[in-house]
Amino acid sequence: MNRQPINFNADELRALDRSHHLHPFTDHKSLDGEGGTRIITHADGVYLWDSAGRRMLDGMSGLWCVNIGYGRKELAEAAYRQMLELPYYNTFFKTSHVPAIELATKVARLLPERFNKVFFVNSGSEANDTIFRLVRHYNNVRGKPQKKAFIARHNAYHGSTMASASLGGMAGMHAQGDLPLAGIHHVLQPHWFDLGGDLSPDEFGLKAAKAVEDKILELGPDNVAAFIGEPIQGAGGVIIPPRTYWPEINRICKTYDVLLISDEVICGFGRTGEWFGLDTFGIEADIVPMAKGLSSGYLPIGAVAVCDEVANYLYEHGGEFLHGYTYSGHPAACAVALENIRILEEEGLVDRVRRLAPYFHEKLMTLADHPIIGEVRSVGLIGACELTRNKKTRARFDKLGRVGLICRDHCFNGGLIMRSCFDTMVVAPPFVITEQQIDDLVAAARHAFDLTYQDVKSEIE
Ligand code: PXG
Repeated sequence: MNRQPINFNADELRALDRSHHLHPFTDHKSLDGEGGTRIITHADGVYLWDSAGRRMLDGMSGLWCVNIGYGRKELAEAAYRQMLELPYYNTFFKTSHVPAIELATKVARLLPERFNKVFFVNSGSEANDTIFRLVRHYNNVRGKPQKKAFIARHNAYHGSTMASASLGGMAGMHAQGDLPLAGIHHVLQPHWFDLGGDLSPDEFGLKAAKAVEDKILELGPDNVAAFIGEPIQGAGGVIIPPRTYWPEINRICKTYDVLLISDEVICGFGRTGEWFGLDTFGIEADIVPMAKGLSSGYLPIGAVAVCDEVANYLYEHGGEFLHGYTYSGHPAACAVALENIRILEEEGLVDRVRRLAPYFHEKLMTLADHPIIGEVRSVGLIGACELTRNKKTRARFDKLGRVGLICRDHCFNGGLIMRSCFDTMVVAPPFVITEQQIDDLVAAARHAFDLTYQDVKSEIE
């Protein structure tokens, strides 16, 4: 993309950023030293540019969301047209508008048949907060007020609001804000690399599923409302459960009348090579939160799809659900999401993910022989490389996350954006990535791993 250099003083901007901008998930002290923030100025396709004019391959699709890639004029035009036509109106009080109606219909049709109702929100966090209330309300209405507990997994990520951070299993987040809220219980995550020990992945998958059943039995099935899980844990480090896990979770949730929530905020809209992660793993979900890929991040929007059984019961008996956001079903965001889905469909981008998946996997696997890489895994266009100091025992480096950050910086400096989740290096590139760009991504990752190896060589066993 040819662009004139942007006329500003990056150092001045960085100073203003430091003075006035409170960033999410940032220790602001880390911005005081050399460098400060990296100011991103523009983007096209799979590439981002910073204020120094450096181009970077965005291996993370922004924050797991810009699935159709950057620079799609059609989405900007959809927002522009909609803002001229009807920039805002709410969907409360028996009003509606065309983009919200069309998008609800479209999302329902993309999901399995038992999903016909969609509630709009502005983010994944709001989606999960909505579900937390909706499920409690549902069980109150159906005369089971004691059936309230939620079971979630350690190291899950479901958002940053009070309920969604509580559903998440990030200990550091819980410590800030005195979470989790009462009634939310965390169990073993299906993370074979760290927790599988001597078990085979399949055996470990059953063990992790059994932890859910054990928790249900401990609390009493009459007290457990729902289980929530990401098909693949994203922020936790692209944790792909062993294939034994989800079928067993389906069985357990059915047995104990526990609602199954498949958090599709990252997996939804094609990331795994099917429209939803639940399609890839055969998850028999009852409620589906989504966000990110719904609009490829061009405007904020999320949604909650509710299966017929729950939605119909609430229709008959629930009355008014006293819940909603000013921007639930924002017309411009809905119009952008519709255009995003049109592009996904017409350009066959979900099929493209499925087609590229074996190539992506094979190329990533070439990194498995690296002396600091203990495991490489991927599904669709989402993958991870585990940093380890001992390839045999899968031992972690001291101070979990330290080496991941070293590696992330080497990636950045080499023009590749890869995220470190503790000591797991993860990638989730835009669906429009080419085979050549996958080669570039893997070459840049190998280079970063080489440099990281040099830095921590003395710790390798
Ligand atoms: N569920 C899942 C599975 C997510 O990944 C959320 C819910 C919350 O969505 P919102 O739109 O409220 O952010 C997410 C978000 C990271 C990172 O560092 C991941 C997310 C958000 C911020 C950082 O990997 N995922």
